[in-house]
Amino acid sequence: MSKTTTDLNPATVPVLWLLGKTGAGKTSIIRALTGAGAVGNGFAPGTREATVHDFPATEPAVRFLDTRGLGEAGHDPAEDLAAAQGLANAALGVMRYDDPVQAPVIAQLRTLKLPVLLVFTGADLLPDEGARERVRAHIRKEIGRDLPFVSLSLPPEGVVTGVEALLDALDSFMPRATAALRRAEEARHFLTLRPLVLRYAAMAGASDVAPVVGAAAVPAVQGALLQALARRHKVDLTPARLRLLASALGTGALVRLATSHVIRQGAKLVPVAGQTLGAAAAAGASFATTYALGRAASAWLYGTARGAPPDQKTLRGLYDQALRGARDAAD
Ligand SMILES: Nc1nc2c(ncn2[C@@H]2O[C@H](COP(=O)(O)OP(=O)(O)OP(=O)(O)O)[C@@H](O)[C@H]2O)c(=O)[nH]1
Ligand SMILES: [Mg+2]
Repeated sequence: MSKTTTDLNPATVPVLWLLGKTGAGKTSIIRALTGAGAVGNGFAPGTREATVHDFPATEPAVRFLDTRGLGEAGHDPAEDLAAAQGLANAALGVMRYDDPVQAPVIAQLRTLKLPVLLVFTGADLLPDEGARERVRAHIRKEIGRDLPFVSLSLPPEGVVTGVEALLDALDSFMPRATAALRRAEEARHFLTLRPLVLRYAAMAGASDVAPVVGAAAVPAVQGALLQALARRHKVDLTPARLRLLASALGTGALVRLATSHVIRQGAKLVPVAGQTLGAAAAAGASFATTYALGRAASAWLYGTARGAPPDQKTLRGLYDQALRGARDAAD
């Protein structure tokens, strides 16, 4: 959701101001963090006026303030900048590694009375770390103080890097906002795993319509699902880790699963269950619980791979939400 600065309410939500020249990558950063926002294409200034972007739109944890590019011909940014400074809680000083003319940004950063994180974009355009450090040293000298920084690659097509480092750095400025952004990042990541989870959920559901396969098949499929997800997240799913996940989730099904040796046989049992796959499978309780387990486990593995597994409340929230979603989808 975007609106002009004129309808800003007094901020109860922390405001993160993106300050940088036109084309520096401000909108690209917001998009990389939230999955939203229109990115300009090259030379024409992309963002026509100062905009705010509440995230998430419904219950915002952070408000991005994206001011019009600094140093843009025919636009005097003084008013925008004064307003932004009054509203913001912290600022990102956005500069492109391949743009040597940063005087307008540096002038702002020199006098800014806000916590500032320097965000250097275009790391892909200047791959040599030595050259990057020379750019940063120059900027440090011009600003006259040593500010924390991160490097990002935000190519319009291709691999985006540095978002994790940006979130780590933001954590110290805006912990609550950062937690919300991390949850969103995980949710986007889950979309890539969702087809896999749905396949396993359908297999588990198949045992509801073909009871011959037996009760053992559901935990086996769920065990195989966990192993498949762990591989995708590059997490070694040791019994100790599985116990942690089970206690975090606290669901009966998973506790049984965690203590059962059947997990190790899961891979063998899956093809048997797979043969009975049918559309009717989606209607069963095993479909829903397996899907919900996959959703929550994925969030847990995502966090575990990054050294910060989500807490119990978050996990159970995800599980319940996924369970409701899966049941509704099956209606
Ligand atoms: N290769 C590469 N391109 C980038 C990077 N960051 C931004 N771009 C490109 O630069 C152009 C401008 O990016 P935007 O995010 O729209 O820049 P902005 O700061 O919002 O610009 P204004 O809205 O005009 O102030 C887009 O085509 C981006 O795809 C980067 O790290 N690497
Ligand atoms: Mg923009």
